[in-house]
Amino acid sequence: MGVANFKLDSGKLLLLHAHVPNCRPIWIVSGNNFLRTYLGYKTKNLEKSKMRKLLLSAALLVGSTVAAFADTIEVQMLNANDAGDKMVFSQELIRAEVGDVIRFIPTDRSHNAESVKDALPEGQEAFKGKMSSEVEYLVTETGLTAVVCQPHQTMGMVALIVVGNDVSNAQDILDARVRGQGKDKIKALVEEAIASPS
Ligand SMILES: [Cu+2]
Repeated sequence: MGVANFKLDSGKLLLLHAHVPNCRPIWIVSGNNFLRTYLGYKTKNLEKSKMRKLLLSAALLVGSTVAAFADTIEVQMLNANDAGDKMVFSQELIRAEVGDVIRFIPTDRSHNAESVKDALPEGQEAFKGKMSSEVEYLVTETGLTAVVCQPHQTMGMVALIVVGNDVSNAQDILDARVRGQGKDKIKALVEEAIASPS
C-alpha cells in the first residue's frame, strides 16, 4: 500500500495504490476528500481483504477518478552482461518510485532474485523468487532494498533498489548479511546511491 501526495496546479491531489490479486496494480488519482477519509485509517493495520474492499469502494464512489499505470522495470538475470561481467543483474542500481513493479527475468537459467533479511524499508514486503523463475516486486515504500541471487551473491550477483531517493535505511543495508563479493558490491552501490541522487 503506497500513498503519496502530489502538488499540482489544481491543489493537492492524492495518489493511492491498490493491489488486487491477479490484476495489474491500479493507481487512483483524485483530489476528492472522500479518499482522504479512507486514508485516515491506519492502513497498514487493516486486514488486506478489508483494505481491498475499502479501496475498491473508494474507487467506485469517486466520480473524478483517473486511472494511471505505474512503471514496470525489467531487470534481467544474466550469466554475463555485454561488458563481460559474469553472473550479474542487468541493472545493479535500480531506481524506482512507489507503485512501480520491478520484474526480474530469468534470461539465463539457474539464477533467482530475492530480498535480503532486514535489508528493506519498514513496511515493505520481502520477496523471494524461485530458481530460473520470473519474480515481481511491488514497490510500496521508499528506501533501499538489497537484492541477491542466492547461488551467485558470493560472485557479486546483487542489486540495490533505491525508491524515491530515500537512503535513510542505508545502515541496515550495510549491516545485512550478504556474502562474498556481493557484500562489497552492495556497499559500493549504497555509496553510489548516496553520492548521486537521481
Ligand atoms: Cu545468479
